[in-house]
Amino acid sequence: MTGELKVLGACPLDCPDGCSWVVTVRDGRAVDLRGNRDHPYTRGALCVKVNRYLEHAGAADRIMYPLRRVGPKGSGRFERITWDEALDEIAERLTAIIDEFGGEAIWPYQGTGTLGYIQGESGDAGRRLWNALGASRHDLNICARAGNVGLTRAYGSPGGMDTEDFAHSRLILLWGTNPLTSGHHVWKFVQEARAAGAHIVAIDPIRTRTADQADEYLAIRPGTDAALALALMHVVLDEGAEDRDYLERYTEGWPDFEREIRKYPPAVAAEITGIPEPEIRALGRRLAHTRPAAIRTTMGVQRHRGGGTAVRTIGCVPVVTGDWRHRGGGLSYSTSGHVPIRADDRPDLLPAGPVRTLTMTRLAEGLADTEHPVKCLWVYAANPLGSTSDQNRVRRGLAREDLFTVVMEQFPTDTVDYADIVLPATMQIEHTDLHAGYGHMYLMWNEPAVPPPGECASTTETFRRVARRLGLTDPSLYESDLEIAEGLLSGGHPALEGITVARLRAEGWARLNHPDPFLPYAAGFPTPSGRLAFPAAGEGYLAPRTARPDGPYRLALVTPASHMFLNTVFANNPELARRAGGPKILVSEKDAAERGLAGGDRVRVFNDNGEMAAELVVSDRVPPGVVATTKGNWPKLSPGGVNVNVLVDERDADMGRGAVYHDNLVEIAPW
Ligand SMILES: Nc1nc2c(c(=O)[nH]1)N[C@H]1C(S)=C(S)[C@@H](COP(=O)(O)OP(=O)(O)OC[C@H]3O[C@@H](n4cnc5c(=O)[nH]c(N)nc54)[C@H](O)[C@@H]3O)O[C@H]1N2
Ligand SMILES: Nc1nc2c(c(=O)[nH]1)N[C@H]1C(S)=C(S)[C@@H](COP(=O)(O)OP(=O)(O)OC[C@H]3O[C@@H](n4cnc5c(=O)[nH]c(N)nc54)[C@H](O)[C@@H]3O)O[C@H]1N2
Ligand code: SF4
Ligand SMILES: [Mo]
Repeated sequence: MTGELKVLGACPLDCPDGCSWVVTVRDGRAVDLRGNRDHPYTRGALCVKVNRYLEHAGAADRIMYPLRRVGPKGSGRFERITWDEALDEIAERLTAIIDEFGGEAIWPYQGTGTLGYIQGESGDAGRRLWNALGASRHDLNICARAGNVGLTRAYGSPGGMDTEDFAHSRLILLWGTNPLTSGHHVWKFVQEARAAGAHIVAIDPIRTRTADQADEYLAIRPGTDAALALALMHVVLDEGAEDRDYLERYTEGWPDFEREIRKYPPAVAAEITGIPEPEIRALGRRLAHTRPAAIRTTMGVQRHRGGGTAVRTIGCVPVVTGDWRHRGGGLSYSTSGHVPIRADDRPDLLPAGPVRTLTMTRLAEGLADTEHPVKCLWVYAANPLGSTSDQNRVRRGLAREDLFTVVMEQFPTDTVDYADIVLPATMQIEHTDLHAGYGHMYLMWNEPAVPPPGECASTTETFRRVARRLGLTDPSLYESDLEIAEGLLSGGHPALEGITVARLRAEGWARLNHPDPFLPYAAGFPTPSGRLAFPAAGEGYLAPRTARPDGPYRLALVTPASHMFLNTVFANNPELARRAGGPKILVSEKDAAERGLAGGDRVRVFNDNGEMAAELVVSDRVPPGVVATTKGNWPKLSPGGVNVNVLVDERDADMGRGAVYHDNLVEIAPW
């Protein structure tokens, strides 16, 4: 191909912003990739990470060919093989496993490497094949589940505000979210609001770069957000500012919940949260008298033992104030509940009826099960050795000699090192996909800009090849990517009206046809009764907390998003890794002094699960008792060959078995 053309695509990564991008292809090569100026949410900007996407796609360590392991598990020693050899070995091993142990011995472990509806998580890519084999189901609950369940118990849906409507807010609470790192496109709407006089508050145990930009910052003790929410509602009641009419029309259980709120005046919440009483009272008054008020809470709050309850309780705040009636009022957790696309994963293909579900957040436990063993772990778009809890135990599970592990990957991750067979995966500029953004209201199309390099294949193409080699015959296993896309958009939902594959391919994106202005809960909730159910007494109002410090580990560890990586994606990019500068641990001056530690020291961060090395940063960004680092480093590129998930318990949040990444206790000592 000669000449220059522009190809419309979309960022595939697990980020609320779902950017639309434009790839310039010159003489058959992708030479430029930038944010789509025409897209109302992207507005021409990507981020510090994805600005390097082309560099990443062309990186020297890309996996280009199928590989077979030749060294011991974990050694990362492979030989190149052909696709035919790889498919033969896969077919032979899968058939033997299914014969001896049944299809449920296969764990299709899909991650969030791409959120695509065709190639990735959102469309449950591969599920038809897994159903045809009778494989176990995989519950992809690692990221947002506790909060999703918590909000759904309240609203009947996890869906919230259109984040563009933050521009209309007059008070914005950025509650357990760090958008300037983890999805900055919402910020321009926050700034618009501020230009019109809005007050911006950040509520976070870490004084993040977002908190630096806010008008006010409340340093909350991790895991105590439900208490703060109750106290804010308490002040709203004190001020007589609750929306009685809204409460009567659209909720049930209010009298009991009101009684509960009355038990949490600011003084009580101050004890629990560590936020001074006057600050809670002042914010409560502001909330009582400012309409519309918006809360942006994303996933940080719910990576805790009581995460579901906390998000549910925060979700009650805009109900009590009646903010859901107003444009610019309400709460935003995710917009994915507003995207009416459901993949047809064909449960009728299951050979012997329903199968067990294995839980993403419980990989170590699943691999240790000897009674109903997992014999094949099939990893795609995931890097569990870098991203899941209790890394030492995950590593032991992956090292099992009797486990047949297939990894579909773009890069030689730590997880790849434990694979028996590695299948080379395409990147976004090389395959077709359909996307939504979980922080906005648009669909995006991703047209391939260049052919796959080497022998890389997309997720769908790989599964078509596997199905063919296994002799499976159902036609749905062989649908082309465009046929899959047609199917996804064919649901007949009014929000999809007029949105066709042809239109998306021509225009690159389309806004979902939801009413404008979008006021999802202005007149009731999508619950069976049409009303929001406040938590009932037996369910507990205050989020359950992890037992706190009198044991050997006295520091609460919080491990949020890194500015330079997207989960573990990009951690092998030399420039981004250089800027990230290796594992660091932020510690207050008091805690450092008590342990005789100084800034710049290499320290040992440890608990009963394991230990990691990090550079100590003495910082007033964390209060005494709290220490912080970031997720995403590749273990094998880090000192000691581990990352922070070596410290994280494999333990469930209160709802949906969500992970507890921000809820672990550690100690710190000289290395
Ligand atoms: N640059 C970058 N962007 C990303 C990602 C990345 O790795 N890097 N990851 C992407 C993914 S997968 C996701 S799910 C999102 C996640 O992005 P966010 O939803 O923002 O989640 P986190 O980064 O986990 O945490 C957000 C904030 O919550 C705070 N926090 C932790 N515990 C508590 C608590 O108990 N109470 C309160 N109030 N705050 C708390 C943390 O200190 C952090 O500042 O971002 C996406 N965007
Ligand atoms: N300590 C700590 N750990 C965390 C978190 C935290 O807050 N703290 N956050 C958690 C969260 S929110 C999430 S979402 C999880 C993410 O955990 P995972 O879902 O395991 O995601 P990643 O670690 O980013 O690994 C994704 C892999 O997919 C590959 N990939 C990307 N696109 C494709 C594709 O199209 N095809 C194939 N075959 N592969 C592809 C990438 O190269 C990458 O290696 O991590 C969790 N881990
Ligand atoms: S990671 Fe987020 S902000 Fe960056 S390009 Fe992708 S969608 Fe946009
Ligand atoms: Mo996530």
